[in-house]
Amino acid sequence: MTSTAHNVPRTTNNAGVPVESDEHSLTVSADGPILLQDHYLIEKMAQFNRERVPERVVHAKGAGAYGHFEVTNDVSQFTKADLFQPGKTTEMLARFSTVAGEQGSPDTWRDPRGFALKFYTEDGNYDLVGNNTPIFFVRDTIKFQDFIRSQKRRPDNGMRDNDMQWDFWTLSPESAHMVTWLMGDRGIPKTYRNMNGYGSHTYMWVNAGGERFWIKYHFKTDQGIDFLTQEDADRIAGEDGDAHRRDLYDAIDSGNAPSWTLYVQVMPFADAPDYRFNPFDLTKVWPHGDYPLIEVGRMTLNKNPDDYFIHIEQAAFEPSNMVPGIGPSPDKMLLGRLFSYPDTHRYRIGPNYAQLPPNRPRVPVHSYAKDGPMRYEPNRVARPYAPNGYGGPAADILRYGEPAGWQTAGEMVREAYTLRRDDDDFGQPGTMVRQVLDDAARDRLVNNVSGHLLNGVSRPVIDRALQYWRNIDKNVGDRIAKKVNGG
Ligand code: HDE
Repeated sequence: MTSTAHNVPRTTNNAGVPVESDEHSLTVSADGPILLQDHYLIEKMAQFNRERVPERVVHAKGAGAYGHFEVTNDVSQFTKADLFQPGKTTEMLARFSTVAGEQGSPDTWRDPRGFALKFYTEDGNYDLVGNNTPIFFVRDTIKFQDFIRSQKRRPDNGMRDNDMQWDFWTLSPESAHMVTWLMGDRGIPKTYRNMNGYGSHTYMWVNAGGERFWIKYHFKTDQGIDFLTQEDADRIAGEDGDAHRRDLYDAIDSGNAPSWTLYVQVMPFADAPDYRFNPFDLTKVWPHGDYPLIEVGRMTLNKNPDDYFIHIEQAAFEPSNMVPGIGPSPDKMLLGRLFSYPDTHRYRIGPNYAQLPPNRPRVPVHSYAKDGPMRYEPNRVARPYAPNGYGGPAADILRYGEPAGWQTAGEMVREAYTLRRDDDDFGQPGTMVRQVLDDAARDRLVNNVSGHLLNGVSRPVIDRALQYWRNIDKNVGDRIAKKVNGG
């Protein structure tokens, strides 16, 4: 049905019933009181008041697009996962994000960036929910909530606080590697297209013969790494808070589809117990000299969402979505995340979130879940229980093999990881500062850290921070101290 005016659809209410006016409430005479029976007016107001779902508690501001992943190298010796088989192309969804900022915060704040991927594979959805950094601030899930709270707003004055950030970081020395990344050039990518993505954690791959391998994912941008200086980032934050979202959308809209080449590092399963540092510690990278990069394929993003809220705000990425041939590792952070993401989705977008358009698998779902608010998919079984003598779904361990796991034993304890020979908090950040950064990058690091410390950080915390940086690299620490102490 189209309206008589301008050949556009006629306005209806949510029940599809045409409405009489877009502009005038129902009143007694033109100047009289509004009538309670104006249920269309009430529907408009009630719908408006219920438009918000809780934003993500972290990674609230982001941008996303659809695309595909195509395999370019045969890695089937390491994994039987459907999407990584030779010749395979798999549809996917990606969402990039900042971490600490709220939905309306500027894209160019200094922050790690989320790099969340959902692959619609023949064996169900595989979600790889990473960041633009190969490491993280802490190595035990139980500290994550505290870390995030130190980066967000104080309960008393409702404002972010550099003092809080450095108080947490300097009392958590395991944060040193990630903070070095964050305060360096990688802390503000020029655009979402100019940053790498990492799975960060060590994951398990299992091949068709049941052999297990430990792996790390590296998505290298094909657009080249590029960054914003603090000054440029501050300026752009004032000019266009959505600069990165706009850049990604416009690039795809103009046919300039961004792509990333995926590589993996592969550690033989038997190497892990004796490796010189804990290969499951999320604050550490594996030297490429020990485990070189192996090409896997290319991800290309070439389709913008046609409704941001439906496809990106309601997208639900979860590290627990692992398909046959892929599994977790003893990384305490990863194991904690396996619970947290589905939990946050159930809270944020309801128990049937997996039926929403961006989250729906592209293969039939034969789970025994039923009912619940906003249920959309019909229940496929008349008798919703297993075991089931009426043709209900049955698990097939023969086809999918043993769970991707590992042998474990020991007393229940609350302790840090067992220290290995090269396990420390400042070695890898020090190597990064001295061997990876060039002089100009080191200068920018010193300026970024000094500027951040001089913005509201108390003296006792500054003193701890200066020792923290000297522990990373004496020379850089002394340079920061000189700037901060007005030397
Ligand atoms: Fe997250 N993280 N995270 N995170 N994370 C969330 O789930 C969590 C961590 C990452 O675009 C939340 O859907 C815990 C590491 C991304 O929708 C929440 C821990 C890495 C996104 C959550 C971590 C990430 C999230 C909030 C410590 C990189 C956005 C909203 C163990 C490897 C995904 C949500 C999107 C979002 C929990 C640490 C990446 C609260 C418990 C490490 C990219 O569930």
